Amino acid sequence: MAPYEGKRGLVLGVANRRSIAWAIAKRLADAGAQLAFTYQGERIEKGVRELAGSVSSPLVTECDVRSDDDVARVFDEVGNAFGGQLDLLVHSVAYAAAEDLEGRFTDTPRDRFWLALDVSAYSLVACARAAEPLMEAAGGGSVLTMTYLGGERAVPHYNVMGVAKAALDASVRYLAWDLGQKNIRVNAISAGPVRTLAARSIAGFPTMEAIVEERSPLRRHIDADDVGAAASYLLSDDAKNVTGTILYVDSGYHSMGM
Ligand code: 0WE
Repeated sequence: MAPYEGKRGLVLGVANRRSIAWAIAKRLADAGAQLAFTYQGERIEKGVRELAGSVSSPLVTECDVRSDDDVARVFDEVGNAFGGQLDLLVHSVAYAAAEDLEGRFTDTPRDRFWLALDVSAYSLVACARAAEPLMEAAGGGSVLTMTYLGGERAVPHYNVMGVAKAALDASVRYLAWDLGQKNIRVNAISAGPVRTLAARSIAGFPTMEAIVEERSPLRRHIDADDVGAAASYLLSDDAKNVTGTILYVDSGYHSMGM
């Protein structure tokens, strides 16, 4: 089956083949979608171009989501590549300074607090706004972002990223309201810990996986492909009346109290 045949999407947040964004992109591409990609920084450009090439992507371009000019240019290029229309937007972008993901949240300085919220939360608003006319031209669209339980509960060391995810979650709901009248849906997946480039630099990541294996109802950790499968549902017409929501792909961990 190729339920994404004729669908055009933009994917932000691929760093390498282990990225959650790549697992989502691969699913969509295998189901027939045409995908454009953005990457952040020259260090990963070659790798992202290779991955994008493997799914015949028509566009790979750099995007610094902190820059309104860059976001405008990127969506201009996307419009040109896709005949002025866009159906899917995958936002899998987050950043906090490494030193703010250890130690005390209390010590987060002002500039790095706003950096984390800028890259990890406001970027969704900027991208949704830029996508709006292209999705409207397509008769509607679907926007998906990645969140984490640390935005709803205090997860030790997640710190300022938790505050950014709380802002992201609320942004999903307000964007869903605004864009719903144009048949644009906005949702998030809340994934359990997944071993990606972003995760590997985090001390205690294996411990987090072990905790999920011990305490989640399904007693196993999840992988990027589990997220890809959930994404392919939320982005599809099967979810045509699903918006403003968070879908947990975490072996049920979020439902526990102990
Ligand atoms: O959202 C995340 C991590 C996102 C992230 C990761 C990094 C590592 C490298 C954002 N910024 C950076 N900055 C870097 O310099 N997750 C859901 C994974 C994660 O990160 C944690 C977690 C979990 C889970 C950090 C502390 C505690 C738990």
